[in-house]
Amino acid sequence: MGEADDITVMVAALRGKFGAASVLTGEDAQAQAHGWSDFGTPLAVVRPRSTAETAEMLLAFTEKGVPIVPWGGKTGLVGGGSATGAVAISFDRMAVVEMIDSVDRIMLVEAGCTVQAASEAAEAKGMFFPLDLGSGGSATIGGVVSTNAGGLRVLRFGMMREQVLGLEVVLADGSIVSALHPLMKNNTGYDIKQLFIGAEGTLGVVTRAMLRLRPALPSRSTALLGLNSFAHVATLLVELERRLGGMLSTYELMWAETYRMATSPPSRPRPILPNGYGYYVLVEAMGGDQDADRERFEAALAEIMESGIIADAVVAQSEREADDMWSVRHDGELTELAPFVAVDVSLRVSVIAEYVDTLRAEIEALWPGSRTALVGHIGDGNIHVVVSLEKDDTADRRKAISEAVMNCTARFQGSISAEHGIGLDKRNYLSMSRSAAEIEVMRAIKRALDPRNLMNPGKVLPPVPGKVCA
Ligand code: LAC
Ligand code: ZN
Repeated sequence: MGEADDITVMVAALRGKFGAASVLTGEDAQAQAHGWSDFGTPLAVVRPRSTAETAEMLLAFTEKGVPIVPWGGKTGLVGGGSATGAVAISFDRMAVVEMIDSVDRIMLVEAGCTVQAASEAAEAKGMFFPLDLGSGGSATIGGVVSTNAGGLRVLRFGMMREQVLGLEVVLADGSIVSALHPLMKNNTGYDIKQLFIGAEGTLGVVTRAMLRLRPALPSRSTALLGLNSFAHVATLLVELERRLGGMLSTYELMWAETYRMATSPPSRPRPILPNGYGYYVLVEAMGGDQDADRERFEAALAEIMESGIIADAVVAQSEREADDMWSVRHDGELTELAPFVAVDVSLRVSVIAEYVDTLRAEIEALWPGSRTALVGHIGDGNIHVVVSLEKDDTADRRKAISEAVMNCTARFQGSISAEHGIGLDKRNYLSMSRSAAEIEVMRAIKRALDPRNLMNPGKVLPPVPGKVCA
């Protein structure tokens, strides 16, 4: 029996057991394979309704040597979900918020629940789930766990890793590791959940997560600031953190060009501060007392302004004004640069100014006339570098530009992926940010949990020449 026949038999068996809707094939499967990057041509898409079903469906394929690729909201940008020659697992039928407890400040969620749905469920109980991503309406909990997603409030609340207390996962051999611990402190040996957070499905498939919640923070103070040098941007970050005593939740930077594009047609947002400053910073502080917090926020900004670090400032006077400021970041588009390639990197704040000058010069020298725009979660040292392409630029050009950005980043001891992961696109560059010894530990873990290389194979780890397995 050939592989295709094998798959047909397995699909029929699964449908017989779990219902016709449990497996999609052919055009129905392909129709699901669209998202923010390439999701390939899956052999089939299975749709479990529970962890037990996930284990059974997964094993049906891995037993026969068929690889598995878990899918979340398909908003990944590095090809981590590409499922050509594999069976994809969709969690669209596992999207329930199972439990919220406001005393223990925890929430138990199935992998397919979107970030937005999880946040709204928490909010309805007076709680707060802090992960804030542009893709939150589609991105799923399983996806953001598997990619250790970041976003716009990492500075205060951490990346996804910091929101996870426990996980349930299915391994390549179909075994279920149910480690849905609800505890903040749990030093009882190796912290197994950490292996699966950010592993992009290469070690196992996340089916449920126990997440940490915070009480809802009713006060939000937001401002948009204009500054004239990167040194001021760096100083302001430290000054605000100091003066706001942990309340600073967002510190987002737009370089002048980015701000101009984000606030002029065809972008929807309009400029809130005039163009002309070198840097625009969106800041937000969250707390428990609107009046007192606002006073402290405004006093901090006024004091810093006296020192000349801030050139111009608008403080939002209403929710609506705050939303308009956020909209510049969320809805501003860089249409003028399209088509473009975007590279996600992180660096120490102290080297960013020099890095950006060097990078711009290198890109200009290699691709004269191309344009570079930058936007950054600067509180986290994270920059998204956006470089314009010509309409007829090939995949090779895209790759060469992205490689140049990563190269420059590595020379400044930065990370070639801050929050978007490695997937397929960056796997060959892993050694720019990780030592040989570190990569060998990763391979040892991979071999231990997935000896036959069936869990999202070919992602994250660079291929070993002449070897089929990781
Ligand atoms: C952002 C995503 C793309 O920062 O990381 O908008
Ligand atoms: Zn980002």
